[in-house]
Amino acid sequence: MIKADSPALLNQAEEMIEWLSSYGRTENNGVTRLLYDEKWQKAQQALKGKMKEAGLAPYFDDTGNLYGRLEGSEKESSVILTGSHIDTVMDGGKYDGAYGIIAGIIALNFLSKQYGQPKKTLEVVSLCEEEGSRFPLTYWGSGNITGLRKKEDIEKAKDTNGIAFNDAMNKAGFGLGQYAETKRNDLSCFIELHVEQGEVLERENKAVGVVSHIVGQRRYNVTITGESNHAGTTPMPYRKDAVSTAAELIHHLTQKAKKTDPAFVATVGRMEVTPNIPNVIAREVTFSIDIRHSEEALLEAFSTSVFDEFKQICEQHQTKIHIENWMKEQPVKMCEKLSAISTAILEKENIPYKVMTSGAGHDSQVFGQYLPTSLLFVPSHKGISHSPFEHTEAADLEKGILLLIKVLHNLAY
Ligand code: HGY
Ligand code: MN
Ligand code: MN
Repeated sequence: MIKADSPALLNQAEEMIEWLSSYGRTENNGVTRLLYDEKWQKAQQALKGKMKEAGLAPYFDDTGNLYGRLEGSEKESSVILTGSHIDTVMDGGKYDGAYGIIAGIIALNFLSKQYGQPKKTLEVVSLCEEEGSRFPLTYWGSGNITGLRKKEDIEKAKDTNGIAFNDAMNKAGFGLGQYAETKRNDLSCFIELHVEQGEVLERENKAVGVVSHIVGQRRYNVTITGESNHAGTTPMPYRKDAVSTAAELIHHLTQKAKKTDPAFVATVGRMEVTPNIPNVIAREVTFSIDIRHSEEALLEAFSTSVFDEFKQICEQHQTKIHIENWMKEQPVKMCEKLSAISTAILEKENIPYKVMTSGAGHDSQVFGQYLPTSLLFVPSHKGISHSPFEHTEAADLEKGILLLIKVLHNLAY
């Protein structure tokens, strides 16, 4: 039985979350750390120091993933990996991704202090990118480790300032062959601890979420092209107005999503208007679409029909449409055997938990396609996430870490 009730564990978690959030803190107390940017680099270097302090052997791979290794006595054994992503959305919260990394460092440090060397090697990873916040591509870290992502996927990718992906990667020192090979074939399983980013656990007073499935998701950029013209002298029937077309399409999308299925979600989160001037009818609008559901067939049917309907609406407005699908991830089932280790521990200790689906994408969605993977949640206050108001109580952080410690102890000792 692990007596991991040392008060230090509680303080370590909350104070380390605060410490890490200082790398990229925004003026309204959010966090912005974008792949390979300066704050990202400083955060990875700071985590490298923290891993060393925790008694782990830190090392980078050539993509910029940072590992902390606790060597097992059975040298040829495969590696048990835990961790999450270091990048954030713009002005995001301090727990999304960061919590899984901090939890892994604390857990491995605790295990080696309390139980000495494990039989199986344990590693915690700070994955370089998951969100797709800087470049139009997600899961660059876990995708390179598993082989889902390849160098050719980023050849043409640029950020919104026109900086090429490859240049940003090389400038940060990666992609130059200076570090360990990224692709790994020595992993036995992946366990990710993450904040729920929803409010189910808090509403139902559950301490832990054991995720059974992660929803599938697709992301698009839709560009509508009309004609810019004078706002005062162009009669309404003569206009080819990209903004009014886009407004009708977005209304149509959200109405259709509401009618499709209570668990179906569709989001337009980003929009650019050209020339974006009050007295000029817009020539072009580009907006993002993010759709999610646990059934691939439903995502396929929805996207096929909604884009057909989009084309008809554009014809009525005499505007043109271009649709670019830049992200498509299948729904992924988590490993029942791994999840059962968590539920057995939670039941034994009478800790209220819920088996649930994840509406958010995670690196577990990638690892889960290649190796046994378990995703565990702790509550998010009011379900707020991707926001400076993201918050999880220290006691909830600790419960998640205690569970992680026990699961890793079960697997590695
Ligand atoms: O958008 C998501 O689902 C995740 O937070 N990247
Ligand atoms: Mn996120
Ligand atoms: Mn995340």
